[in-house]
Amino acid sequence: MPEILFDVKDNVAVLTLNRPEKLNALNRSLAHELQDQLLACDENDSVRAVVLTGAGRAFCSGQDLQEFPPDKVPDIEKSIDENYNPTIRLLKTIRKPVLCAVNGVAAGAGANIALACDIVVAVSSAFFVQAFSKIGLIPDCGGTFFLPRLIGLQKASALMMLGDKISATEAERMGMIYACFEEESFVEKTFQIASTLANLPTVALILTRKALMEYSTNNLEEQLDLEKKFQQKAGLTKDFKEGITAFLQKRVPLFTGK
Ligand code: LHQ
Repeated sequence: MPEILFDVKDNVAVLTLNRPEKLNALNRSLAHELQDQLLACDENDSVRAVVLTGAGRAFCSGQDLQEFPPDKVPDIEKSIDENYNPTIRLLKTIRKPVLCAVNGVAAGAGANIALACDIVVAVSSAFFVQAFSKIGLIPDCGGTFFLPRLIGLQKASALMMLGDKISATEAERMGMIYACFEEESFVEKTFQIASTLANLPTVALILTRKALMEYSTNNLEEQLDLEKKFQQKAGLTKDFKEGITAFLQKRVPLFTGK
């Protein structure tokens, strides 16, 4: 069985982590496959939005701990350099919006890969756990970057040190994720959002992500300049032309992502 299932429908690519018996724990091959599939989505013109989800009852339980037997000296730097950091960089540079659909537990690197996506939704039975401190590690995959920005330093500090399990409902309430959906409507609502993303002006969405990435380090002047620069770029797209034309003609715009 492939470790990632790939499907494209109506311009939405769905990447499904597929090691359900290990709660989709990331071993080396799954991590590399994920990078390959994200790159393929980046280059595929028919993909206008990506959904990342998991098979079975989990989204992802983080690093496959069987790859780090306790009797061997671990080369964690190599694992992060090759398996994790490139994935996080890809999630922030891929030219398509990425929606993470957390279908079950998201632990360790699994939780932080979710937080690196543009929008995160979860089924109400899912939970998030910064599992790292329980095995003597620190949060990685950009978790120490994303989580405090989402929920504030105090909550992030506590969740990361204590390793509390946070339900999807609580995650939504504290702003860690965009929305939490009941089991019955999770797939449908996720696809509604993905389909909306796939029909929006893709270049503008990606420039929005890039501008938001700078929000907490730039001062207002710098951010205004960045917005100006990106707005100029967005203004040169066919989609901007279409947006204005459709508005003036009082019709729904048909964006192409160009
Ligand atoms: C697993 C895993 C797993 C292998 C469940 N590995 N088998 C670390 C190191 C190096 C470099 C870079 O970065 C990292 C980052 C990290 O991600 S560190 C954090 C790694 N993840 C964890 O510590 C989480 C470990 N898993 C758990 O705490 C639990 O499994 C959770 C809370 C996710 C789910 O609990 P349950 O629902 O009770 O399921 P379970 O524990 O019974 O797991 C089901 C099976 O999946 C079981 O296998 P088995 O053969 O006994 O049925 C687990 O061993 C396996 N599994 N996570 N990460």
